[in-house]
Amino acid sequence: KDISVIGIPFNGGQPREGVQGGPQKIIEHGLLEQLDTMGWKSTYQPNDDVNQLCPVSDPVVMNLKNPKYVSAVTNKVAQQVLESARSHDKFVLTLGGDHSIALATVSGIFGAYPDACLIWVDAHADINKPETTDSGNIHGCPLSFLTGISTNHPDFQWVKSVVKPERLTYIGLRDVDDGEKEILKELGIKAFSMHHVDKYGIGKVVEMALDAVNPNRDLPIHLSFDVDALDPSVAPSTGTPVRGGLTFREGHYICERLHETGLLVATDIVEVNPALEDEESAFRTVQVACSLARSCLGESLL
Ligand code: DIR
Ligand code: MN
Ligand code: MN
Ligand code: MN
Repeated sequence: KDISVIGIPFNGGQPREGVQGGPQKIIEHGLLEQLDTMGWKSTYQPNDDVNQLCPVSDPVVMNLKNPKYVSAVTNKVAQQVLESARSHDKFVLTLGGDHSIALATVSGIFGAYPDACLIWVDAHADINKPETTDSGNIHGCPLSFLTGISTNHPDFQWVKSVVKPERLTYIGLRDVDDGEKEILKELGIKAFSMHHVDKYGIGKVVEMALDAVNPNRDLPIHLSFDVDALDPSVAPSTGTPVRGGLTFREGHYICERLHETGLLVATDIVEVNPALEDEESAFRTVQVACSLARSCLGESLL
């Protein structure tokens, strides 16, 4: 059991400082030792130098903020993720950083596993196009590039449309922009909001999500887990909290069930911002990031 853990201490996809400190806090909390105890042999790539790619001047282009910085970092890390995933003999765990880093993780993982499916656990849909984003924050846009519905931004020409709409599903949505709702409808993406979690329960929702993107349970799975999918009482230290989220157990159940399929090859844990809220909140958020990761890697309750 080998695992490549990749830190991506990056905050250029959104305006709040501190999310770049997520990976270090998660590692200091003892994640690698915890994985070691579970029998995982890990290598850790901290990428502490990504801020050096910050250009002197990075004006807004087609509504997007910091396009050159986001592009440079995610392009570089995409190669690294691809390298780690290429041989199919290692699990890849990436620690954010804001969710713009999915440009790197999904590009790398789908480069190595072209037939993979993507399960996006988030309060937000992160599929704005440069034309639809209100905020200009690229962490709200990665899926529009990765699904190929936005192809004309000069800084993101390197991003290939690797994710077919029928291979993408969501769990936990509750703050989706109007433009994004139209995109989801147009592309026919099967999305499970908190309404569905309430209606069917998390067990049924995860099976419905798998039925949507992995009907024969034979495709590799990439899980991208934004901790703001969790209720703010569970993960308070994150940049865009939205009330009414997943409980502690619902979040962990998703990870446990995906591990149980035997098909999970990569997980991102993103948007942990230890600089937000008080120290206890930051601790709780880092702690839950670690336990979600362990659930993905087979920690069992019995
Ligand atoms: C909003 C918020 N849809 C945007 N997105 C967030 O800025 O595009 N994503 N917070 O995580
Ligand atoms: Mn997100
Ligand atoms: Mn989010
Ligand atoms: Mn929002």
